[in-house]
Amino acid sequence: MVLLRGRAEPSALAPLIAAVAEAAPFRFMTTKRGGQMSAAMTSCGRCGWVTDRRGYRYEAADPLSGQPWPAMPPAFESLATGAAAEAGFAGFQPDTCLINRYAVGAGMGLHQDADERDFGQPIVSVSLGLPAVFLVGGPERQDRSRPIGLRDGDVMVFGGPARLLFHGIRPVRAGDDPLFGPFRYNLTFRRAR
Ligand code: MD6
Ligand code: FE
Repeated sequence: MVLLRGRAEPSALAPLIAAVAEAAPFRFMTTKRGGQMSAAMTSCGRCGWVTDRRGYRYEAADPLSGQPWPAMPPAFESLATGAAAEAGFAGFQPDTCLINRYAVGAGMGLHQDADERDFGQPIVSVSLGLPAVFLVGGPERQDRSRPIGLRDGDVMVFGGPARLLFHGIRPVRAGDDPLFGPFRYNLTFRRAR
């Protein structure tokens, strides 16, 4: 894991997130077991991550509209490839960006990102808006986890031996970001296929 503090430019990314969400709105998806995720999600790129009663997968079309996901904005892609290269993953070419939006109190339980084809490819994660505590565990769900504070503009590259570690997000605490208001956004760039 490589943490690049303040590597992203939040004011350049905010309007691009808004444009993606105009075409593919944030929605609360359902897990395999029937629960609702507390973070709202959307995607851009050649495919997008979806979950419903059938499980987790990547789909070429947004199930809400039946249309292809919005294209990945060039500034998203260059941020992801640049950060990956700085972290030692030159040649990373994401085909999707999952966008999570957390209201105050929303979080994400411990999970592994294991729906991608090649775990040799890293995930580049960008934090925007309200701060959050990212929990990094071990290769097994029950391994103890340690907290890492993530702030507006931080970029984390999750690759190599870290790629399949369990991780999660503690419930976001109340606050008001000058640009993003009472929300935290997270962009995760992946090579899914
Ligand atoms: C989040 N991030 O920061 C959730 N997954 O809101 C993730 O679940 C994540 O940051 C894989 C790699 C990096 C991540
Ligand atoms: Fe994850």
